[in-house]
Amino acid sequence: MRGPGARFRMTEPFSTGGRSGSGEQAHDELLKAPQASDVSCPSLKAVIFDVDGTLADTERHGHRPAFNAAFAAHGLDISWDEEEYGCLLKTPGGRQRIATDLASRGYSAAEAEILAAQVHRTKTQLFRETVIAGAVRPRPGLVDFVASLTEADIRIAVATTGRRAWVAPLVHHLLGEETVELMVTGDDVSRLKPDPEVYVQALNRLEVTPESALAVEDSQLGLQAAIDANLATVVVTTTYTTDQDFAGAALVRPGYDGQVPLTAAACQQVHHRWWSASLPKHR
Ligand code: XBP
Ligand code: MG
Repeated sequence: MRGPGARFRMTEPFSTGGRSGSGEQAHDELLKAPQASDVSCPSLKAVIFDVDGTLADTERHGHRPAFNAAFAAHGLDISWDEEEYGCLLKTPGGRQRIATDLASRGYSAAEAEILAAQVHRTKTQLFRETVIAGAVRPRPGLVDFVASLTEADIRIAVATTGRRAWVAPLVHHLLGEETVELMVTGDDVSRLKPDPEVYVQALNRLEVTPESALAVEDSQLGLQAAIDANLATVVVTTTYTTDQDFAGAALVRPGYDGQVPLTAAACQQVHHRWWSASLPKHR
């Protein structure tokens, strides 16, 4: 089952530049009260956040310099510039990203795998130190948005490709020790996004159905994982992802803040509309 739902791509102050044909919708309409006939729609019980790009804009000025420092520490003459790194993001997972790049430079597959594992261990340690030093900031509006979810008794989890060694301190630094109930990381799954495993595991461990949850993602790869886990998904784009194809998202915005910040109430409306449109088709 895949929820085709009601899709919205917000125009200013919400949009990333007005991709046509993706179901733009007036904000007023989003905030209409649910209709009596919709009472069978499940309520929103949990929001599952991606981490990189979603909780914080980590890739360009966080992970990329850590990868480059790790290459240098291993005596490798490799330095990824911002544009090159944007292309490399098509490969999910830091270790796999390094291995892909090494293979493209002539290393055999076996050599690339071994060296990538070593370099990635160093990169993980370096990025963890960056996180612990408090150098990574939350995306604007994130903290208020998460506070509105907590206020509305909506549970919060994260589902990421990233490694637990830096994910856990980052989540605690950005949102406090108590806010996030569950973290499923790249260490916990055998298949990374766009495979849905990380979301399926989060749903199972939260003991909620996909119909009672909502994903928040920043990238097409992440959206694909969430869709394949049957989740209605809000996309908050970054400068690396703004031109990607977000067909299948329930809502696409350039961020949490703006003239009309994202709130728990808006998510409840988006989620309700998504499942109102989807559930009758599956009965
Ligand atoms: C993004 C990723 C990660 C990070 C680097 O994950 O693909 O690989 O770029 O982190 P998400 P690691 O958007 O799912 O949070 O080096 O720990 O893999
Ligand atoms: Mg991401």
